[in-house]
Amino acid sequence: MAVPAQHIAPRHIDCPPFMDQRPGTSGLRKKVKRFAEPHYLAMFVQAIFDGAGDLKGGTIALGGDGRYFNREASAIILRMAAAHGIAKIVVGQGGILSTPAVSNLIRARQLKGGIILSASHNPGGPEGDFGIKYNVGNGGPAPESVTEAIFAVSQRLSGYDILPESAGTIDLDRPGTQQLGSLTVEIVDPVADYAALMEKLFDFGRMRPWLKANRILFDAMHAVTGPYATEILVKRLGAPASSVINAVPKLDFGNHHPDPNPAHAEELMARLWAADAPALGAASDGDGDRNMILGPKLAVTPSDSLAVLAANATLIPGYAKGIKGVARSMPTSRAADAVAQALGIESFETPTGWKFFGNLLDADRVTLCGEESYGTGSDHVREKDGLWAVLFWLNLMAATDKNVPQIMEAHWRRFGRHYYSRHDYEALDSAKANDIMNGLRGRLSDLEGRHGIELADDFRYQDPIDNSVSEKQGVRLIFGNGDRLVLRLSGTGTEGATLRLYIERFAPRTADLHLDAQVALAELIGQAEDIIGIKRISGRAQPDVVT
Ligand code: VG1
Ligand code: CO
Repeated sequence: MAVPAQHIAPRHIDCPPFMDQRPGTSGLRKKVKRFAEPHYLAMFVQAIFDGAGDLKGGTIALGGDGRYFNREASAIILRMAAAHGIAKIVVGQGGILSTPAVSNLIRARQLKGGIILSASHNPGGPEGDFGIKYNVGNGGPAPESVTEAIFAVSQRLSGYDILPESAGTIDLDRPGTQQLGSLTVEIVDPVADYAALMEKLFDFGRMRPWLKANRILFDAMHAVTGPYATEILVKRLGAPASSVINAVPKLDFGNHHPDPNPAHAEELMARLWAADAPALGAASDGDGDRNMILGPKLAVTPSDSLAVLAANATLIPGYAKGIKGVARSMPTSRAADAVAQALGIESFETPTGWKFFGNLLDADRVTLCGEESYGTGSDHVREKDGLWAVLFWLNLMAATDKNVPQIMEAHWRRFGRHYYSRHDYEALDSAKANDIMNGLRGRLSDLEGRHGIELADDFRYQDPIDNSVSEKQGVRLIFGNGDRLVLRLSGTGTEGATLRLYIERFAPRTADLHLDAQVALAELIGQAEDIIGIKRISGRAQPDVVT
């Protein structure tokens, strides 16, 4: 006879702290090899449990993007949650939940928070990356005060509490309720609640006939949105099954970067540049919070996408009453600001990372938010949301009967065009990357007034709701003619340092609005090298990724 699970006591495992557990832009990301080292994952989970506020007796959510180590990590977290005295965990079947679905689950069920197992757009597999994010009770990523508290705990931990394996195991594939010691585990359909939310926001009745007459192609990149896209686009909206490609989630994402941009979604790009291109092409990332929007031979920049959604929101049932305001991350182009100004609503500029939008959304100051890194979202959850953005575009096309090029043309003719590009220099030697960044920081006051630069600073953000301050969020060089260069270090990489250079130039509505962005920005890109010298100092001939 097995001993009744309730009577097996937790064990305390002694372990010195790991000193490298500071969460970055979006959770803690490391190589799988690091996360799989004995006690590494468990120690960070203990830091979350101790640092994130009182979770004892409460209910949280747990799910991930299905990447390699997702199941192993889930099993450890469940045994630790039981040991910590958490009352209940709601888990996506198979350990799967997209990031926006976790956000929705936390909000809909008023949970204390949620743990998301994902390194998002980073590659997966045994040689790839793994990550853990913690979301708080509003459904959004933990704010800096919480991630810093978690980090502080991680620095002084002396061990963790866990139920022994003999206490039993949870079958992640079996829907319904199971018990692990005093912990109740509810396994739920990862898609159902999320799909219901989408039906509330968008006009499915209008989108169905449009999808009979027009083709779309959604690339799930072998990541978490496969089952979501199949349920929503194919089953509920009636698109043919061939509308979703790479729909089956894989542990290693088919050995690709699950990063929806023109550089990494090669197959989709080829289909959209072919003669028989579908009307709309789209892709999402590892954990389903990013989106890329394409029309035939046209890639919509994420900054433009945010502006288009803001300008047309009232055509969508969920936003028919109008939007309160718009927020964008600092490096994101100012296209959305132009729309906000025209609509007479507030616009906000926040540091990079979705956690900075939470307070503005909670305070009802903004309805739409976006980042240049293929992230768009609204107050329906507290995360960026990939499929939501695709459905928004679909609904917009069905409502206006305009195609993607026509929508963009009309937008630029009304607001002008913010030519925009991001150049990434990946896996640089950290010392060199810091030299470049600090070298520029040291020259900021010299630069003002030279090269036509009007403002040169290191972005500092004071949250308008709780007044918290975040410093050193990226260097801005703003020119008198409105041009903008931004330089910052990535906070999601796991190898060396990645520098991101963001380049923006505004073309008024009467200018040539159909140039290739790299051509339109060539002069400014040259100036960036003169002033910052990334190539000169790093020895790299060109960026690794241009989007
Ligand atoms: C990147 C993006 C940022 C985004 C973050 C998380 O961060 O630039 O805009 O919020 O990834 O996205 P960084 O620090 O590497 O520039 V996800 O979809 O990877 O969670
Ligand atoms: Co993501």
